Amino acid sequence: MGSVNSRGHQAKAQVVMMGLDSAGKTTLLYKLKGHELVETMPTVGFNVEPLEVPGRVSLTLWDVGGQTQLRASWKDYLEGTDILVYVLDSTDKDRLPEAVAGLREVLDNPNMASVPFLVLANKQEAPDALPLLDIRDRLGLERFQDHCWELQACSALTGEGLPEALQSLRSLLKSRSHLCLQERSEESKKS
Ligand SMILES: Nc1nc2c(ncn2[C@@H]2O[C@H](COP(=O)(O)OP(=O)(O)OP(=O)(O)O)[C@@H](O)[C@H]2O)c(=O)[nH]1
Ligand SMILES: [Mg+2]
Repeated sequence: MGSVNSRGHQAKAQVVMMGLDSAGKTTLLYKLKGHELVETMPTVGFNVEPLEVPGRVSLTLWDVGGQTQLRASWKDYLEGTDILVYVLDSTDKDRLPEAVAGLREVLDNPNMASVPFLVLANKQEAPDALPLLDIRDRLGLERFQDHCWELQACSALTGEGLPEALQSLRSLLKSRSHLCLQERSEESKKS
């Protein structure tokens, strides 16, 4: 995989989407591509799609299957990753700790040192979805000091939160420099 490349004013980035099975990764992938809602099957292996986003950013989006027996191969997708998108099912309270453990394991991989990540709290339109603030508390993302990160609520069904998710991706791409980590350490000094 390549790396952030802004030659000719066109930034290119490799984005890897991970998360537990049924979090909604494949649904998100095709919603972002503007496809009609498709009924998904659990992904065995991966899907990959190019995605142009406003602001001359061209993404390659990898959607990696999240079933338990597939997670051992997550590490094979990490080399050359510019941004990780980690998708959560906001209605699956019971497996939130398992999802956080999965995120931690991915971020512990040496290929992910200082790679920014975006957590998408998906399925927010569902009546039983955990509110974003609860998810934020349960994730304890402030423990991931070595990375720039953002958390965004969304629904792959309705499309709510997806423009904001793309905006977060763009700003995280910019943060591939050390800037945002500096800002974060200033913040933690203040608090
Ligand atoms: N209510 C609701 N359901 C969703 C949403 N996104 C996905 N789903 C449903 O969740 C189920 C799983 O979606 P997938 O996109 O296949 O999940 P996945 O993360 O790709 O799962 P794996 O491929 O097994 O890793 C499907 O029934 C989707 O219709 C959402 O935003 N809201
Ligand atoms: Mg899938």
